[in-house]
Order: sequence, then C-alpha cells, then structure tokens
Amino acid sequence: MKQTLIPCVLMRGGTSKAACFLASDLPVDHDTRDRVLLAVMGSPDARQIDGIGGGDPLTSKVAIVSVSTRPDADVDYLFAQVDVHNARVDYGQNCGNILAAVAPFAIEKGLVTVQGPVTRVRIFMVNTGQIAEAQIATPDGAVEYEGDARIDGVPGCAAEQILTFEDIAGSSCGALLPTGNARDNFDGVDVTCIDNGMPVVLIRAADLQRSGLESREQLDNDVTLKARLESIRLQAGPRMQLGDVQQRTVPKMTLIAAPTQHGAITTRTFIPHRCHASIGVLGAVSVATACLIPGTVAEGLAKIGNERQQRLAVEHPGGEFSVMLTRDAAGNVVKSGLIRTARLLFDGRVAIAGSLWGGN
Ligand code: NQM
Repeated sequence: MKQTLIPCVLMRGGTSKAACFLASDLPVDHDTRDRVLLAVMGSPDARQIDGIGGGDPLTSKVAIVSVSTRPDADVDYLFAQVDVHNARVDYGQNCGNILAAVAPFAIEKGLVTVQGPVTRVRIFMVNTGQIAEAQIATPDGAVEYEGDARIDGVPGCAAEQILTFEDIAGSSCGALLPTGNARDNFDGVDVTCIDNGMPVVLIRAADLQRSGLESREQLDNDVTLKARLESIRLQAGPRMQLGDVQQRTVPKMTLIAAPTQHGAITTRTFIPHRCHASIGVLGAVSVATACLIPGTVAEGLAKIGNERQQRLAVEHPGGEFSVMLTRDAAGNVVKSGLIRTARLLFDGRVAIAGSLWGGN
C-alpha cells in the first residue's frame, strides 16, 4: 500500500522543535489525528526511529495552525505533545517555545500577510484559551530568519522575535495560585503551586538535599529524587485543579536555588519526568512570577527589584532565560514579554503508513 504524504513544515521554535501542520491537512477525527501524529513522530519508541521525533520530549512536538475566526486573533494554534514512550498525545499543556514557530509558519503558509518590515501576529492558544502576540521581522515581504539575537540552548544567532502575553494567569488551573496559597506542603516539603501560563510546582532544591546546580544528566539519573518529585506532583495536581495528573505532562516540577550567574533565580525543571535542557517559555514566566510574590518558596532565594517593570533572568542548565514582567499598582503581574528565535528547518511532506490514514 502507498504511504500517505502530509504537508509538513519542521520548525525550531526557541529551544524546541516541532512538526507544524495546517489543521486542514490533518484528519478531522481526533482519534485518527492522534494515531497520525504518533506515526509522524515514531512513538512509542525511545529513539522514535520510525518517525521524525528526536527521542526527547523537546523534539516530539506538534503545532496545528489555522486561520482564526476570533476577532482578537489572526491564527489559532493548537499544541500537541507527542509522548515518546507511550502511545499518547497530550493537549493539556501549552508550549511557548513552539509558539515562536507559529507566526513564521503562518506567514510561510499564507495564513497571515506581511504588514511591513515588522509583522504582528495575534495568536489564539487553543490549549489554554489565551492570546499571545508575536512580532517578527518581515523585510522584503518575507520572514527574516537571520539576525543577531542569541538565546541560550541554541547555537549561533537568528532574527529576534518578541512574544508578549497578557492575562495568562490561571491558564490551565483557573487561578494564579490555584491552591489559594503562596505555599503548600506535600510529603513534608514546602512548595509553591503557580500557573502564569504554565502550571508549575516550585521546590527549593535544598529541601530535597540537592544543590539545584546539578546537570541534566545527573538529575535524569537521580531515581530517588524523581520518585520524591512524582509523589509531590501527584498530590499537587488535584489541588491545582488539574485532576489526576498521572497521565498528564503538567504540572512541571521546578527545583530552585539562589542565582549563581547574576540572574534572579537558578532552576532545574522536570517536564515532568525528564529534566529540561533549559526551561520552557511559559514555565519560565510562571517561575519568574513566583519570584515576585511574597510568601512563595522563592522568597529569600530570588534576587529581585522593586520596579513595576523588571527583567528577571531565570538561570537553567543551559544558561539563562530573561523574562520582562510588568506589575500593576497592586503588585500583580499583568504582562510578560520575552525574546525567542525560530527557524524554518524543512518544508515538505511527511510520510505515514497508508493503512493508518488515506489523507484528505
Ligand atoms: O513552558 C517544555 C519547551 C517546553 C514548553 C515543557 C514551553 C513552555 O521548552 O511554554 O516552552 O515544559 O514541556 O518547549
């Protein structure tokens, strides 16, 4: 039987990589769509050898994009996390790194027209029901990928893209502090449960007898630590209004420590079972926000200022991630902004078994 060829663009978005599809090129039926996405990535398989995933959660991602029918958005972006090890596709989280791939993809595919040297694209993030704005360089009527912006976790330089978010508090949990507290205690360990774009549980690394400066490899091999984190995660999930999170990729678990590179805080994030090579975009926004809230486990560790608008550098295993946060007069974080880069890697058609789906 012939293979089915599906139009697909492979993009790097920030420090992650995704297969980007037009919604109209994928099956309408959701179960069939999930089977197709698993086949595209080659899941389940540790190496994803029979697909285009890279055997890592950060490269086993999908963006599904369409023109938005909403007056406040240009495009709709549905993010899918394709599990590497299980036949599971998760739509229960957003991804801010892959968000950086959406505006370039939408322009490449003609969903959005170039507005001048800079194009602003309003993106409705379907997973959490919120809006982001991407500002990208489009001189000469096309996306400019080359530039001099550098982000930790990606070699070389590329064109700068500015992403801004408003009103992302409680994106998945319904409230910024979903348990109603700045601090909770599970298994005798103090934690902060927060959702400013991504549900995250912050824990002081020292409270788990770790430094928070360990490498990704060290932490991935630390079975004792991972078991403790998972026990806390399973208890925090329902308290964060996420229900039973055993099969979910949220909340993320972030170990924190005092900064060592002149930033605001040091982090090691589990997403939720593998240690992140750096930190997720919205994960970083949530962590930075926690640094500005009195009473969280970050208090006393984080180096912050008093300004209404401030830049917080979240240190991670690959360097740092800077987030600009704006607070209102009452001290609530109302806006966040950050810089990402993205690059078109491959534009073509991805092949799956014809017996799985015959195409549109
Ligand atoms: O937090 C990884 C990534 C992400 C998500 C993860 C992300 C975000 O680095 O918005 O970007 O947390 O699973 O791509």
